[in-house]
Amino acid sequence: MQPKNESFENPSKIRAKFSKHMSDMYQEEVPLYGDLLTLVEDINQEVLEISPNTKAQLERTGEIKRLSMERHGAIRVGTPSELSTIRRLFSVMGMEPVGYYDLTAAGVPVHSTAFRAVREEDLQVSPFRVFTSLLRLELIDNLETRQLAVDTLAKRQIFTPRLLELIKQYEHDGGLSQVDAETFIDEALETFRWHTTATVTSNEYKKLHNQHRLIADVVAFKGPHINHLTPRTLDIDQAQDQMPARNITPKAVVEGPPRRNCPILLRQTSFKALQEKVTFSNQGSEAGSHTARFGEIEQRGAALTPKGRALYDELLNASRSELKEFPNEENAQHYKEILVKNFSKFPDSYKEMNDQDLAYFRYFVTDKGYKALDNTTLPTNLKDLINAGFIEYEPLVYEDFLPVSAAGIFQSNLGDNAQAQYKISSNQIEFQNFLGTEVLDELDLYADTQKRSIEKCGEILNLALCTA
Ligand code: OOG
Ligand code: NI
Repeated sequence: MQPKNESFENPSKIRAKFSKHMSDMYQEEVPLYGDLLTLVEDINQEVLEISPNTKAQLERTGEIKRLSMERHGAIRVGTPSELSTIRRLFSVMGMEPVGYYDLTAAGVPVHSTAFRAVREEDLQVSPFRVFTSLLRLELIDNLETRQLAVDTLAKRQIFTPRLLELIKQYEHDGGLSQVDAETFIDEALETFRWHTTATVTSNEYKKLHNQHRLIADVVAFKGPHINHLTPRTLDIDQAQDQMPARNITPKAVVEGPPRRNCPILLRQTSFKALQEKVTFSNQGSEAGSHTARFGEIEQRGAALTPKGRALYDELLNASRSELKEFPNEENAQHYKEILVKNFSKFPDSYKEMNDQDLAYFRYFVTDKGYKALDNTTLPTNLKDLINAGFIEYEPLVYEDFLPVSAAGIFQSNLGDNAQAQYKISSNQIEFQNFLGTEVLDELDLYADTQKRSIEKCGEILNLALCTA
């Protein structure tokens, strides 16, 4: 998004700077996360050395410079008003809510969205996104504990006064000056900082924790501390395998699809959340502990069409059913084999994925296409243009999240005894009311990007392109 006034700082630049500051803060707070970053950098370096194709592709797209930038983080807020102010805060950085994720089905009492840039050129500057979950207090079945949560949350203010002023100023003026943007970044960081002192007594913490570990994490602290950050790795399986040698304990399995030649959607893994010292409000120097924060890595592939996504869901569900239990350390290898077997039904070439309408693509005119402009009669059909080499395509990267994977990430950091059963269903309408706006549909965004790229080819080649 270009600010209306040239003297305003570009929101994408604010986002890029903010994510860098957030990363520095988090490495200081969680040193093991710094170790994970080093591991990822080492592996990325190795991949670039042994795979000139990957390197050339990253150089072509300019991504090589941003390889070590974090791709996402996650927070959990407690009240509707916190959620709506968070939306306004992220808006200053050009991030909009995309998608609705209901995690109650997986036993996690939250629903979520992802704040991210939506336009390609802005994603290029900084793809940083924040998976943001709202606790569903109505799922606390013990009424006394529910009231405790409501009262505790009502007492806290997770935004500094200066930050609130700057958000209002941004909304009023349509931008922030560079100096104000710097202040905004410093003030916004405060919201996501870790606090070692809880706002509740040890007894209250226990009550919240007994309902669900996540409830204690959201309610018992001064603010929605960032609970993980996630850099991009060029080889997630290697990273998973090499974690133990660096004294990093990985979760049992990599979430998402299996390893493929043509990666699809999103693969993720993390190290297990750390047990950290905290002090409760009734304690002096005697400390308790809390387990919530971890480090994660991700590898992204092609965004899938509804048809491709349905096939993905079908194959993933089949794999989970076949495993018969949640993936864990003991069955991890077996799960991997099941995934590979089932996903052999998902075509593993971009040509097949394109022909069968399984993924979204960006189309572009080739050199041959440009050369043909003056003296060749071109076919008018996209497929024919592709077959004749006048147009080529590359997959659009999946920029969003996967509910089953997200649940797996939550679960591995909450302990196995935390798998609650909730009868309540998803409630996107209520979530949007709290948010103060509708969430964008991620599939529309990919379809629009694909359509724009086809139209652009049409303009260049002077054709009214039909895709049939
Ligand atoms: C968010 C978990 C979801 C992901 O990468 O799928 C997530 C959380 O633990 O708060 O970040
Ligand atoms: Ni994550």
